Amino acid sequence: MEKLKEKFAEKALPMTDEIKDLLKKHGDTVMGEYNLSQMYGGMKGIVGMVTETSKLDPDEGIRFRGYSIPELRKTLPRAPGGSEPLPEGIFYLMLIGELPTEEDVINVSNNWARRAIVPKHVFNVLDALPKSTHPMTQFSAAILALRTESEFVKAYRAGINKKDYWDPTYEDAMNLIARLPRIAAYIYRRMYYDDEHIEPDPKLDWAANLAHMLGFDSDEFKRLMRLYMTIHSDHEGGNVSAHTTHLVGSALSDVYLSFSSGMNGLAGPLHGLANQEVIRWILNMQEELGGGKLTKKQIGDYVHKTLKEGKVVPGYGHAVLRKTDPRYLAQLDFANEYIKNDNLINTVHLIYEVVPPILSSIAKIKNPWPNVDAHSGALLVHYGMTEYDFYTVLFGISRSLGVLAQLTWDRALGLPIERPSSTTTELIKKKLNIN
Ligand code: HAX
Repeated sequence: MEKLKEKFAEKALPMTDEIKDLLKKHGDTVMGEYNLSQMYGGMKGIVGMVTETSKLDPDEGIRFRGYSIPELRKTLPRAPGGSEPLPEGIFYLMLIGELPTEEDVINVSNNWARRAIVPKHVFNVLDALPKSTHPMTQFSAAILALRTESEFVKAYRAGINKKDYWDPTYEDAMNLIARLPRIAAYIYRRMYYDDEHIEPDPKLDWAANLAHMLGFDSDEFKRLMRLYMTIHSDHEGGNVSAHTTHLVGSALSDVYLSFSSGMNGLAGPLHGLANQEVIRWILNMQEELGGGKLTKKQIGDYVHKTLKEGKVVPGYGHAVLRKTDPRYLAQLDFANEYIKNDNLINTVHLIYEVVPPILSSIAKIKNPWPNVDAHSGALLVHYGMTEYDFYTVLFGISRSLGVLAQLTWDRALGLPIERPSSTTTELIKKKLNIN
């Protein structure tokens, strides 16, 4: 058995007994309450499941196995001469629950490189779609097409014992993560570079190889991809992409079915698609205002116009966070450190000064601060990736690290099918004695 898998088994399998014991002793403990507003309001604030990989605090932001983004930017291993963490490291941390050594990270990198070959029929499926098909539709379809390779499906057919489900799930998760960069790059080069594809370079780390296959070979873009892939990887269990992956997986649907479903959720404009919507919104604003450098007054007027038209300001607000997203701040920091005098990035920073006071003045908006998507597109445009329809695919590749580490945990812990109950407005009215 490979080292990482062995280590995972050592960590995860004893926890099933620990949890059994916990439930035996404390299973009846009341953990929280919820009210009617939460039932109609997207179940926000109801802690209804367990996710091991990360935890989101409304004021502090995300912590991966207890570590914040600034801490991880300092402590996770980097590529030789690199200045940002390798995403292989955050995956190791989420899967195993311990900070990796440099050797651990190199092993994950090599492991994925060995697994990275995408079968031809996946490219054929992509080629059958019109080139104008949205990249997220192509991404999701390609993941489903890869399902032919599922080790879990084979093992289930062969009658695997439920105690061992985690093993082929681990294999599927590792294989899929390894193959996503090639799939994404194929979609990108097919759509925007007339099908001029670039072969992978197995000597590169996962994020650098993605940059290479996309056609961006500069050290700076590789550095950005390492940061990007690290900070988008997980946001605890309740967000749409993570929860969907977990929910679909709870029916024993394999990694490919589950993750593709998660990606369909990420493709919604209130979730991951917001990263393309931010750039589209800024470009529309610039065009409407005749181009040139925007002033705070112009941005403010455009925000009011957006709100008056009954639209959201993309990149702002969050269902859980109540402060500026540390993922936004990590990108702000990156921009300040490496990029000088970029008009779009300066505009993004100006928007940060203008939008929160306006949204704060609207009582119903709970969080006026920027989220991760408010910044990411401008960095990509800076390095020459201007095709904003593609941005959510990059988010999706990164998200695989968290949700598939968690799906492997779901299987190791033997978590059951998810099946909360629902009710009707009629029954609620009856309970409240309202006619
Ligand atoms: N612009 C305008 N209105 C906003 C808003 C924004 N940025 N953020 C919230 N609101 C509105 C909501 O639409 C809602 O209005 P209605 O009651 O009329 O429906 C009201 O304020 C209350 O919303 P909330 O409780 O503060 O926020 P929600 O938990 O309902 O929604 C969202 C959270 C992130 C979906 C929301 O803030 C939003 O639509 N933001 C813009 C889209 C965006 O950036 N999404 C990415 C979020 C991060 C993420 O998942 N990245 O992948």
